Amino acid sequence: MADAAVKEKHETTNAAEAERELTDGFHLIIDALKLNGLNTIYGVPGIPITDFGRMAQAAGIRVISFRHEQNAGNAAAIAGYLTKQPGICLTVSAPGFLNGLTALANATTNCFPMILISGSSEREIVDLQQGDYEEMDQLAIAKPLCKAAFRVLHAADIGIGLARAIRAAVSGRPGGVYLDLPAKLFSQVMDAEAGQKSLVKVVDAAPAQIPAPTAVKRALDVLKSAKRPLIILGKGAAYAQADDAIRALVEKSGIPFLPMSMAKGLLPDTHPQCAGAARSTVLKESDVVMMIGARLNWLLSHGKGKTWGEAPKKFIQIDIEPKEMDSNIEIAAPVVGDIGSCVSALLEAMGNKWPAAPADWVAAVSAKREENIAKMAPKLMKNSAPMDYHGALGALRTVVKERPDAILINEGANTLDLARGVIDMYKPRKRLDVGTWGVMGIGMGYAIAAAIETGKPVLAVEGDSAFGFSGMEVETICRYKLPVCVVIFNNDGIYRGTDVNSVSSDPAPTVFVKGSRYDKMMEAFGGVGVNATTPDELKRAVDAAMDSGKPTLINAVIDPAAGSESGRIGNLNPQSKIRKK
Ligand code: ADP
Ligand code: TPW
Ligand code: MG
Repeated sequence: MADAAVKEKHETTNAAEAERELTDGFHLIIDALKLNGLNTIYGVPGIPITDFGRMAQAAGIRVISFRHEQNAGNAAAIAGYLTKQPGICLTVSAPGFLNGLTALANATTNCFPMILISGSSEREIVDLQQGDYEEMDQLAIAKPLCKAAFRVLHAADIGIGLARAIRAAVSGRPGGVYLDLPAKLFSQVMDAEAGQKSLVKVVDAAPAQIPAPTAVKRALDVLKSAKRPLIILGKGAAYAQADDAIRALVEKSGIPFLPMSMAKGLLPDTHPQCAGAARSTVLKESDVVMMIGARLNWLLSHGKGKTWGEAPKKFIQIDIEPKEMDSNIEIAAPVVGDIGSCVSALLEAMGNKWPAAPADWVAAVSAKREENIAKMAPKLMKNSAPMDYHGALGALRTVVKERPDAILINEGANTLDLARGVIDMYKPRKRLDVGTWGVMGIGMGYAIAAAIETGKPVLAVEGDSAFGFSGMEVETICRYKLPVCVVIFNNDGIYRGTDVNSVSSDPAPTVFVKGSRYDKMMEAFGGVGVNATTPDELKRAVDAAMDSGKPTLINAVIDPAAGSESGRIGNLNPQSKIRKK
């Protein structure tokens, strides 16, 4: 008996030792992520990554499980924007991968670093198109939609694969990266020590890119020649986290600045040099424009046309991407480098005797801004039921003023355009919205990641249509008990709730069920739901949500006739002039 017991003990020890010396794909991916400080995964489980999610959670990685991959992808993208580390999204093969792909493409378009890691089916079967479970050549499909795409076939290459993905996502102009992991890789076994050695801790993932001194001098020469200078701050400037240097540059120059939507708060919207409320004037009348981390795309009317007026202009552009220069119009002084390094170099070269900005111009911009602010003020005080946009936004503007740490998420058409103008931001990276594509559906993904990554309260201001694209994630918000308050501007539809179909009983394409109660959705999962019909009620409900930190959804009843088609971008909306009666 004794001998048998000893033998059995021996056998277990040997087995345990043998096991200790082996590792597999599952473990190596987890170790590689942790080694690089990537401690949160946003995703949806299923074959072949179910066990991976479980194991990652057991290993101390935070695994946030969503109801749809697009929302998980959006969460990863905005986590990347907020932290400068690639956000990780994990999806299953084919359909899950495709659901995540919209978010990957959107991240790339917005210059947000993220890595979409997707399980995939067996190469041998996929490549012969023999009909595998969820068969799809995912790598080929992802490639044109992201910055870089890689596939790992051997466990020994996991470390290198992840290192390449990290570098591609965050270095230079940030963007989305696809990492394809075929099912077989996860359980591929290898020697544990060799496995450990194969991992790579990425050193200096986004190296500083120092601008050429000649480029800095050229930019300052152009700036000095200006009579009506303007600085435009874009979300690249917010991303760079060079907040102090940017503020110093703006204040030292004394030049009016215009923040793009997500750059609001980089300097407070209430800063005396902020020209947000004089946007059309400064775009039209400026003669030298310094762009910092903003592109001259459709959001700035490509740098030409009516928006920019008759006055001849010279552009200075600071960007990490050399190919961005002259993309739409001639750039007189390109400064290529990372924003932190470029702004510091400019500050240094400006020295101590930099001339004040032309006083008549600064005064003219201030006067215009005060005039516009005064014009808007009475609209924001209206306490009517149903609410119009300005009345409701007036209440939310006060909430954000009183709680400048809160993160504001914003999507919709009128709900987006009017909130952007009305709600002042006070701190950097507190406003997250539809970005470069004007895409609907970022709301709940961004809200969830903002809460997870920053621990701050989140206020999501959503059009009723916009919310619908990611609305099921209110369950996720309740499940993880996140301090997210969703306010739905419920005007019964897209742009307006008043369209009528005159030929059949079907509703018009832009309208929804009248009088819907979105607040009940939140109650269904144990959160707080409120129906608010006046700005006062709305303010009280948001304050209560922010104080309690409880998941809350407020159905804000907005006059269905209050909005306009396409919000503020009706000019891009083609309309037929030939209509059959
Ligand atoms: P917005 O929509 O706010 O106008 P864009 O997304 O159009 O901003 O532009 C952001 C720009 O910032 C991109 O051209 C990108 O290359 C650039 N960018 C992003 N991060 C950095 C950085 N760290 N340094 C320099 N440029 C950056
Ligand atoms: C992925 C087109 C732009 S804005 C919008 C849609 C559908 C919704 C506007 O209605 P909402 O706001 O949110 O109720 P409001 O206040 O004006 O009533 N699909 C995608 N992205 C976009 N941009 C659209 C469709 C669109
Ligand atoms: Mg609406």
